[in-house]
Amino acid sequence: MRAFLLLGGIFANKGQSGKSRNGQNFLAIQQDIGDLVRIILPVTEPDVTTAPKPNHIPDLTIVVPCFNERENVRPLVDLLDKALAGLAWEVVFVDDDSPDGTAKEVRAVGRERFNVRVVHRIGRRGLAGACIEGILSSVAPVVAVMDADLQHDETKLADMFALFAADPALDLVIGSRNVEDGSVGTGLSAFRKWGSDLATSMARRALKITATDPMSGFFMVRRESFNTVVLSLQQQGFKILADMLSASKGSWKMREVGYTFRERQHGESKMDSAVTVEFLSLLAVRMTGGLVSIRFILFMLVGLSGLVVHLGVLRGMLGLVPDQFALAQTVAVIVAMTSNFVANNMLTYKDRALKGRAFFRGLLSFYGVCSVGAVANIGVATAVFAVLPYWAFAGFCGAFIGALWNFVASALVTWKS
Ligand SMILES: Nc1nc2c(ncn2[C@@H]2O[C@H](COP(=O)(O)OP(=O)(O)OP(=O)(O)O)[C@@H](O)[C@H]2O)c(=O)[nH]1
Ligand SMILES: [Mg+2]
Repeated sequence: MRAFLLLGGIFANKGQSGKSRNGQNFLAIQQDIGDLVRIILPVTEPDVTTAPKPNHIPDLTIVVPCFNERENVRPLVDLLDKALAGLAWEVVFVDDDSPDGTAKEVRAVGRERFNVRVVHRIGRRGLAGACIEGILSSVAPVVAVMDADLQHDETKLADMFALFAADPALDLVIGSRNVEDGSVGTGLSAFRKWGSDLATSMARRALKITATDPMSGFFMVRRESFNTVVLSLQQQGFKILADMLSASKGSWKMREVGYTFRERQHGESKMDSAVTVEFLSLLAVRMTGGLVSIRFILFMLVGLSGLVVHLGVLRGMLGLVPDQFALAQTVAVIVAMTSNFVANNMLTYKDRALKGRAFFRGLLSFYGVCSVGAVANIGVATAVFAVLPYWAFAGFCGAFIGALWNFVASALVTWKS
C-alpha cells in the first residue's frame, strides 16, 4: 500500500515539476525512488544499542531547523557538546538559505568538528519540511528536533535518549512545558502563552491527542517509528509534532520530560499570524483524514478573502461611477485577482514565494489562469442551472469548479516548483 502511495507521490512530483528548475524536482523524484526501493526491499533501521562502532557514526542526531540564526550556531554546538559528552551524537542544521549566512557559519563549524553538518536548502521555506528533511538525512536510530535559538533545554537530551535505550518499545519523547518540572518560564509573553494554551487545547480535542504539549518544537523520536508516519506528514506548517501525533493515531508509546522554555538568545522570531492560519489548516487536514492539503485550504481561504475584496471594490467603484456597472465590475475583478495573487504568494506559497521579475511574470500567469477559471465557472454554473434551477446551488458549483481549476492550474503554471 505504501509503495502505491509513493508511486502516486512520484507522479505528483512529476506533474508539479514542469521544467526541472535547479534540478530540485529531479532530486525529489530520486529521493522518492530511493524510498520506494527501501519499502519494497525493507531495510530495518539500526537499534539504539548496537555493537561498538567507530565513534563518528551517531546514535543520536539532533536536527535543528534554522533561518537567520547565524549567531546561535556556535553557542548551541558548545552547549550540545557539554550536554551530550560520552554519547555518539551529531547535529544537523537545516537552513533555508538564510540571508544572514547561517549555512556558511555551520559549514565553518563543521570544518572544525566532525559531528556538525548542514542541509542547505535553496528556494524553499518551511519549518515542518525542514525538520522532515533533517530527520530523513540521519543514519542514527534516534533523532531529536530542537530550535536553534537556545529556547530548548539541551541538558534534557541525555535523559530523553536514556529513555530510548531503556525501552525498545518507546516511540517518542516530548520535551513538555506543561508537566511537572516544565514551564514556559520567561520564554513566552502573556499573549503568546494564551495563544499557545488555546492551540494546545484545540489540538488535543480536535486530534484526540493525549500529550500535554503537542505544540512543542522539542522532541526525540525513534527513526523507525518516524518512518511509519512520514508519508502522511504535511511539509507546510510549524507544528510537526502535532501532525506526527495525529498521524500515529494514538498507537505510539510516548513519554514526556519537563523543561523550562527559555528566552530567544539572538535573532528574530519567525512566529507570525501565518503560523496560526497554517495551524488551523493542519487541524482541518487531519480532521478530514488527509483528504485535502494545508495548501488547498489556504488557497480556498484566500479565494474567500478575494470575494470580500471584490465586493468592497465594486461598492466603492459604483460610488464613483454609478452608471457604469461593467467598468466597476472589471476593476473589482482585476483588484481581487491581484490581491488573491499577493495573498497566495505570501501565505499559500510562502515556501516558494515569487520575487522580483518572477513576481510580475507570476502575476500575469495568474491573471491567465483565473480567466480560464472564470469561463469554467460560468460554463458549469449555467449547465447545472439548466438541469436544477436553484441559483445558489448552481452558483456554488460554478464557483467551486472555477476555484478548483485555479488551484490546480496555478500550482502547475504560476508557482511551479
Ligand atoms: N529551515 C527553516 N527553519 C525555520 C523556518 N522558520 C523557522 N525556522 C526555525 O525554527 C525554529 C523555531 O522558530 P522560532 O522563530 O524560534 O519560533 P518560536 O520558537 O515559536 O518563536 P520565538 O519564541 O519567538 O522564538 C528556529 O530555529 C527557526 O530558525 C523556516 O522556514 N525554515
Ligand atoms: Mg524560538
